[in-house]
Amino acid sequence: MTRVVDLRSDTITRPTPEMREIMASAVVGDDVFGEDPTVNRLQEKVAKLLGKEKALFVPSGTMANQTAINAHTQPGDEVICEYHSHIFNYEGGAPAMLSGVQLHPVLGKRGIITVEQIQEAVRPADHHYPVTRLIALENTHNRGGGSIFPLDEMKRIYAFAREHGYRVHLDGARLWNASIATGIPLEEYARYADSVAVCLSKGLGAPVGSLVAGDAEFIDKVHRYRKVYGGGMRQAGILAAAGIYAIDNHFERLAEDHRRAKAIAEGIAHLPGVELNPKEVETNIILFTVRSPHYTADAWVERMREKGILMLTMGPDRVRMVTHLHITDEDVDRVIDTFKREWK
Ligand code: TLP
Repeated sequence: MTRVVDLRSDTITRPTPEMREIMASAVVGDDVFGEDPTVNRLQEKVAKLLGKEKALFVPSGTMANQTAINAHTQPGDEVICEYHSHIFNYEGGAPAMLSGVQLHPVLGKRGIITVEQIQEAVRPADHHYPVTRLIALENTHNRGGGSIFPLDEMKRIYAFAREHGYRVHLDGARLWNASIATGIPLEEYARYADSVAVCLSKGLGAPVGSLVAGDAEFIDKVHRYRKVYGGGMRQAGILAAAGIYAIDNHFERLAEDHRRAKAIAEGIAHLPGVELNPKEVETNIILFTVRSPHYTADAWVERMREKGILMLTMGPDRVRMVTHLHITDEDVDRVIDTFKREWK
């Protein structure tokens, strides 16, 4: 049987044999008592990488974002975010359900919003309005096609937020990719946000887990919400060990995923009806618009599935492919060849 090339997401990776070995021998304890040495080591490591006082291990990226939003806000507050952001589109309406806040989405270019747009969106101090409390950014931006949020814009937004007493949260599920692509250290990005969420189970290839980082007082609140949401885990060191291994062994190699994503983009962008600018493929996500008279996005994804290549639709005319740990150069060639053969 031919190998399936799974480009649906970088979340689909399975732990490598080396990672499984490390997991099996991890020293563990009860993390709800704060007694799992491997979880503690992971938290310290990530706090240090992000230049924050504390970090807390949580089960998912969604829980990382949602505990952070709750810790920053009061019911009735408003959170400014980007229109295509993960927190607005893919977290089940959690900010309204769990924190009682309202999201105020602003449409960016490939997920990037400017300080001027945020200045327009914040609310005047008047009882008619919700209270603007938090600005949430996403780097890299998933529906923006893995776009990198420019550090300079982050600086401007943070300066504005500081001046007016707003907080900034960074959904850095793929901040690792931004850092490798630009050479800008994680800590430098994190400097311009009060809280940062990072995921271990995307490009880094760990099976489970995310972290929220920030100052000690903030993380204390996040810790409470983690418990309230049912995310307090016991011998979680087995998972944390995979995370530590992933950071030590799979962080630098993200450059390979970026090179392969670029190669796929360059290999298919010239096909008539594939709307894609390979220059905009900055990290591991390829997002293109289907402008073919023969295919809808769904029909194309189905056609490729029949050929053993999996991708996802992101709207009626958008298709996403994501490179990751298990995608090889041969897979890249096969994807390009199949596009050339099947696309019309
Ligand atoms: N993204 C998933 C899907 O939910 C779309 C994917 O396949 O890309 N922030 C960002 C920017 C994300 O892309 C994701 C996951 C999350 C948060 C949530 O992480 P999990 O799935 O661990 O809750």
